Amino acid sequence: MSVDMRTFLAHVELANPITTAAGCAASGRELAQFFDLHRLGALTTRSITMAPRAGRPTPRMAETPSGLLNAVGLQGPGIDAFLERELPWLAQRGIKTIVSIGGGTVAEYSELARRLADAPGVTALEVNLSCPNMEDRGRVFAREGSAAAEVIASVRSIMRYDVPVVAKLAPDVADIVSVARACVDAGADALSMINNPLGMAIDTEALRPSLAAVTGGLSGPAILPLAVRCVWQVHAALPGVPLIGIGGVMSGRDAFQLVLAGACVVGVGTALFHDPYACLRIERELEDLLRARGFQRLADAVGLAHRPPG
Ligand code: ORO
Repeated sequence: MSVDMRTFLAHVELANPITTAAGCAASGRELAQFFDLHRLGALTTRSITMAPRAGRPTPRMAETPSGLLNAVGLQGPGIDAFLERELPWLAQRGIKTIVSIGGGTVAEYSELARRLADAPGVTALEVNLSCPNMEDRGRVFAREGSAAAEVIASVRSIMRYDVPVVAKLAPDVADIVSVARACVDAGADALSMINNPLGMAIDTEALRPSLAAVTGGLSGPAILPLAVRCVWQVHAALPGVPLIGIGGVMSGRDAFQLVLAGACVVGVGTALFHDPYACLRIERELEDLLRARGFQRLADAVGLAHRPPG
């Protein structure tokens, strides 16, 4: 018996719940060497910025127990090159694409939305409000509900209503539920969580921080419990809002935890760095777990762990 793995991100139907996490598969072409991208529920692009960005100085990556630190700094070709080369490649193939955008000001996010509003191939727009590696930590919009809401309201007013706007939130805030609520009140159709919390490692040979940027986003298995906690809290407070659960998903069982906490879509990130097939494996493992527990539809498992005991 096969399980119906279809899911909805707001009104957009996806064939299965697995997507790539932003920044972990560039704009898809590299992954397409390994498998047909139509097998993903959706491809999430890296966060596109207005201008090309060279990113932060190297070293930009450092391994830690159960996790990876990164300070890439939204390296990318900028919106012009994305619209010329990357998005058309995805659109021509009909690959469901969640385009992620990153900016430093409300005006930058608005301009990105304007440029993408009529571009073919944008299935959904993920607004990265939570990059931990901007030069100025004060520009992490997801740290404050009012700042996050200002960006979302502006982007929502520009994008067509058939393109869901997804706000990507940070876990290292005092109250993620209040930021989530502010984004939804400002018009977000869905939320994704979590971006990577800010971490740091020190190289005990060099006697210096391991990353040139000193601090960086911590990803990998270390942050799965943080992601499950955030999805749980936000689903409990805002049960009707579609959630993309991201953070340290290495297996179908990890994805299942996020689904049971309330995610209807699951992002896979760090796992891709050592296994380009991770999304396919995780989707298969998740389906097997659902089948083994008697589920006929993924949708029936979303948020199920919230039911009262007994
Ligand atoms: N790194 C992260 O951990 N999250 C982001 O959103 C962006 C980056 C980066 O580009 O450095």
